[in-house]
Amino acid sequence: MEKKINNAVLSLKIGDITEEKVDAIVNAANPTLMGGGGVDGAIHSKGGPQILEECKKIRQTLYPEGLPFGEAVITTAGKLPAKYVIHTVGPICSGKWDNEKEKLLYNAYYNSLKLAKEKGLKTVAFPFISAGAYGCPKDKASQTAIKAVIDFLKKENSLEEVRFVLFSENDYKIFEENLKNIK
Ligand code: AR6
Repeated sequence: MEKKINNAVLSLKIGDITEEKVDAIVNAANPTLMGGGGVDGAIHSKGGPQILEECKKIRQTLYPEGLPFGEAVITTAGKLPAKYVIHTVGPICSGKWDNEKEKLLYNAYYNSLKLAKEKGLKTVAFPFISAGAYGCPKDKASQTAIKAVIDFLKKENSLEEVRFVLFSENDYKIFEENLKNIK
């Protein structure tokens, strides 16, 4: 499914984000930037050690105490078909949801897109941030993801495509339903 927002396309697909040939894929990382499970684990294992090396440099320079929730940084993508990996950290929900978690998740998407724009990138693919190990309620997390991306695309004209790459048919359906309800 896709929707035109300004000059850009917002699209949904089911797939493995490590296989996307876009300018940047976004990683649902944790504040250490040292890798982990889920999509983070897949990106580091398929992308190779280059990505971790660059993350270590970011920790030594920009963020010695770790990447704050809702912020984003960028590295190259090692052996992956994408050109860059944008690392962001969504909130830890553990099944709960409130305004603070919503704001942090919104920021994770929005700041990732801001960084893509600063780098002159045109195509960005997102996973379903905070919907796995971090346990955010999927319906709320999907609505927030869509809102952040649409707000960005309405305001900025730099991107050509933002793609949500969902890892299951169920997650795809959640996004499809929420996107349909947007005028
Ligand atoms: N492609 C696309 N989506 C994927 C892939 C993939 N290859 N693998 C998993 N997903 P999670 P979080 C989906 O847990 O909730 C890590 O340990 C998955 O089905 O990866 O933000 C980090 O280091 C789910 O829908 O990220 C952090 O510690 C979504 O990606 C923590 O997990 C996000 O699940 C972050 O937790």
